[in-house]
Amino acid sequence: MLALSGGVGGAKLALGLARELAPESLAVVVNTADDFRYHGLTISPDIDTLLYTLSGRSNRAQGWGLEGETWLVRDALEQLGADTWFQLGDRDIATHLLRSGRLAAGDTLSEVTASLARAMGIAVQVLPMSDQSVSTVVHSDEGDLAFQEYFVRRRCEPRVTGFSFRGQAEARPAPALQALLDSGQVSAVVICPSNPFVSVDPVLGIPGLWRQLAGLGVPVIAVSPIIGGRAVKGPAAKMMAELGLPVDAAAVVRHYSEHYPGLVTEFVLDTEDAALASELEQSTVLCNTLMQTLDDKRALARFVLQLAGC
Ligand code: GDP
Ligand code: FO1
Ligand code: CA
Repeated sequence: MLALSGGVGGAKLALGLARELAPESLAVVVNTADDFRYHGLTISPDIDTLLYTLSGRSNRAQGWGLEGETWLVRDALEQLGADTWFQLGDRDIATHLLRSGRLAAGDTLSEVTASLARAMGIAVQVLPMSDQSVSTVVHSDEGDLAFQEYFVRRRCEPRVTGFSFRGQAEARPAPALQALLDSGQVSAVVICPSNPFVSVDPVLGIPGLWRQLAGLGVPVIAVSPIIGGRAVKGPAAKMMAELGLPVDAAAVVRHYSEHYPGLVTEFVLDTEDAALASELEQSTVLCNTLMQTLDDKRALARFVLQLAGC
């Protein structure tokens, strides 16, 4: 099973899948277009969310970073008059130091991510979407903003008019991802309930990638991140409204169908959205998709696996 993921929403389903499958049967491909440099460090927020979630150490209330974090470095930076709008916890900094040092020494993001995962006791494959740098640019009523400037510094307040992904046209799928695509071993693909515009589009828009996925001829299942017209967390619903889309799961289905025609074979909507299924011509199935507990995550994972015939 190949899972495509952003951060929080994707990591929840990835954790459920990791508990239901043998480790060699799951690879998680993670968005890296949120990545940026801050105080000289390379931060990969969605990869870190995956690593911390799969190793059972994520700060779930906060939605990013590690549980039981301390903030001595941030406080010291503040005393030095440095920027602290993006908060790096003391233990989290170890991840960024290691990643940045190894990238500077010439290792690839795939190599660094694999060794971080190993060190954290994660047995499933965690793959960046690409080893080339791709950066989300948010087009807004206040001009173009770098993704973290929009998301964290400006708390998603500017009205968005669109997104572009700098470097995407030159990016290639990460080598381990390409190897999986070439192997004939991928039995199914799941597009996790991640933000379609800033988590999934950066991945699927890597040249050639979505057509290769479609060409595998295996089930491709997309789980809606919108339940009952609301995002569970984050700005997806606000973005849809600002982009002039209806704020519901049907618009997510249409987004994927229009941008990647023929890719998704089955859409999973929440049971709360049963009424939307009848207005769609695409094939939809209903399930409880709200993942609050580990049991919820495992149940949705089992549903997806059964749907995929795994
Ligand atoms: P980010 O990179 O941290 O923003 O995380 P993702 O892009 O992976 O996921 C964000 C999306 O996950 C949001 O649009 C949420 O609505 C969705 N999400 C979060 N938790 C859940 C859940 O339990 N169920 C469903 N269906 N969607 C969820
Ligand atoms: N999100 C915040 O809202 N505030 C922060 O200070 C913050 C720090 C941070 C540090 C490391 C990391 O890996 C992620 C961090 N995030 C923070 C999360 C974050 O960048 C966003 O949630 C995502 O990029 C959207 O997926
Ligand atoms: Ca993200």
